[in-house]
Amino acid sequence: MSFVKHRDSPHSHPRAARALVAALVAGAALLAPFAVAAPAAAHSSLVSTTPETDGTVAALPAEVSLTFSDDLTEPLPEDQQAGGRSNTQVQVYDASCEDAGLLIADPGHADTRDCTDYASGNAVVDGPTVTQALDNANAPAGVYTVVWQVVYGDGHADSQMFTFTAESAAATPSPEPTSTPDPTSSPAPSEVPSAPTETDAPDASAPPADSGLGTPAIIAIVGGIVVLALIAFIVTMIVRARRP
Ligand SMILES: [Cu+2]
Repeated sequence: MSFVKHRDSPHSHPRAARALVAALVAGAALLAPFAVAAPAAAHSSLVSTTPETDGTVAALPAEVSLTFSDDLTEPLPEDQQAGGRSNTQVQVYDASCEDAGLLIADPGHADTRDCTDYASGNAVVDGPTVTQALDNANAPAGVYTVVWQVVYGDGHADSQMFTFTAESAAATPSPEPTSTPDPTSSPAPSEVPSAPTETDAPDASAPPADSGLGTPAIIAIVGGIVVLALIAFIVTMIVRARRP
């Protein structure tokens, strides 16, 4: 009501203030995404698969394995898994399973009820490698889809898939006692389930950010300079406009 400040060019002040606020808001909006996105995750990555991704093998082997760049988190003991479902899983489907590819791309629409999962028993984590034994008896020739889920060392879970081709059907079941519980892939028999070494204590101490000036930081700096230049330009225009 009783502001006395309206002397010279009454409208330039509000307009100038509004322009400045707008510039600041625009600058903040420009920079905000980079500030949030800066600590990009850099967990381990898939190094190799057996069978090789997109490779060809004679027939479906007795196991598949995947090796990552760093040690994986061991699956929880079965009685501690949510809904009895391990967070470390490898499923292997043959070509008759039309929706296998959807399990990653569009899991909600994947119908694998009629599919045969050749996985036999639980996936076993050994350092950076996860191995899944297969029941390959009578497994047909054709393309196989391996759908996997692991938990990286930093606690992040990941699910992906790969395919390989079996040139011919696997041999008919041999009566060999391969199903007896033995450490399939680890040659050291000392690694048989001993006292669980409490890997289940969730490693929440993992630092959330991998520090380091990456591309986002550079973009933020450049963005800041641009915003400062913008503000300087606007202030210059205001000052110029206020001159008679
Ligand atoms: Cu991660």
